Amino acid sequence: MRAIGEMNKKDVLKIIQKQGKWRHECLNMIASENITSSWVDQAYQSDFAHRYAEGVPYKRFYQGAKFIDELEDRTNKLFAKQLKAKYGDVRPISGAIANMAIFGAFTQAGDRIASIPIPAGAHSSHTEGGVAGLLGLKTSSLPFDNEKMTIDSEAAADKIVETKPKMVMLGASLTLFPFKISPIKQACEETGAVLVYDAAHVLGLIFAGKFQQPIQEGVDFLTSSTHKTFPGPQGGLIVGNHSWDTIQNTVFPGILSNHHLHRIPALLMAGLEMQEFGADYANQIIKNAKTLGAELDKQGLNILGKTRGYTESHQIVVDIGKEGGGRKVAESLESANIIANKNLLPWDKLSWETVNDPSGLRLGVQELTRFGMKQAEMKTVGELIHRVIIGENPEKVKKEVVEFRADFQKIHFTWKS
Ligand code: DSN
Repeated sequence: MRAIGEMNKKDVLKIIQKQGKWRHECLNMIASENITSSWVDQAYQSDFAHRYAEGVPYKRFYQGAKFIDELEDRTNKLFAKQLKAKYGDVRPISGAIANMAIFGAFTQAGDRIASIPIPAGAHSSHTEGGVAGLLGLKTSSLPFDNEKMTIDSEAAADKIVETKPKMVMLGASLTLFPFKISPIKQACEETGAVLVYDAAHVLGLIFAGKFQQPIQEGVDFLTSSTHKTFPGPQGGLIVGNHSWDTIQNTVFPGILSNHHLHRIPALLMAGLEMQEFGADYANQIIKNAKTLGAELDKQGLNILGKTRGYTESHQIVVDIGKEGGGRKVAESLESANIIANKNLLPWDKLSWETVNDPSGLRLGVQELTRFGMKQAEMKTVGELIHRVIIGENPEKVKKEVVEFRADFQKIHFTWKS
């Protein structure tokens, strides 16, 4: 006899199955998600999930690490090479932990860091409400150009010289266009600020050479998660060219003990996969995002970055204020099996109220692209989204979404199984 609320083993499995079935009937458009191939999945489930390997490859504190040494060393080197850096560390278990390591290595409580304004897309870990604040850092915002949907780099450089932050953090959860890094780099050199690029959203595009190359453009470090446009297991990484002992000692023992070893071979597998298929995948992602932007614009919606072709990344952002606001629209879309998120826009005033009901909607196409959708399908996706937004019964649209999605179940941009 089970008490109300208790679960047995079958219930747990049933919920997992329901999730898998449901998300395979959805248009998954959260810009920070992706799906892994069967090769990456195979590499993910292994004995490494049960083990520890404190330290760095070939210099561990426990025995039993000879195979993870080999795999982790190769993974570090693969990401360093592909991202044009000397050193790589794939131990951070998430992008936020990678940022924590960077903050921990170069700042102290009371220092100030500068980043993108929160409504313009700063990641929570860059803010006083997130990891930065937890470490006692003060944050200030760099000037943002709402029309161009990117940092105003010249004004940002002036502000850096004037306010002398200890660290400057580029990169955001809302990333449509590359940053103009050179004026910011110059200002950082003048003031001694450490320049960091959080590449989480666009890692797959950078890895494939289809977005800007931050390390080549002069940033000190690139931090990232590994599962957005880059279709790896959930996790994080750091690459850079200097101060590597400091970084490594901050990751362990500073922050982590175990770094969840089973991620590492899966990440290596995804790295090899994207060395082969990443350029085609990234090209298609960008084409798809632009096409979706154009389609929704044609339908009469207000797409940000219109004057610049909507986007150069996997995301588009819609000002949905007039259509009922981000919360209402995102909830209606979910009822139609279209999964996206409400998003603050640069001109939203920051408060709990606006965070819970912002005026924007963020749409990512990286997973739809992985399932083989191209420009023609983006037009259909745009029509389905628009019909929900203008008030058509989501349950009716859902039937069409499920039928449409049934034809896109196979993962592309990977090896044949
Ligand atoms: N907050 C996540 C997003 O961009 O969706 C990233 O961690």
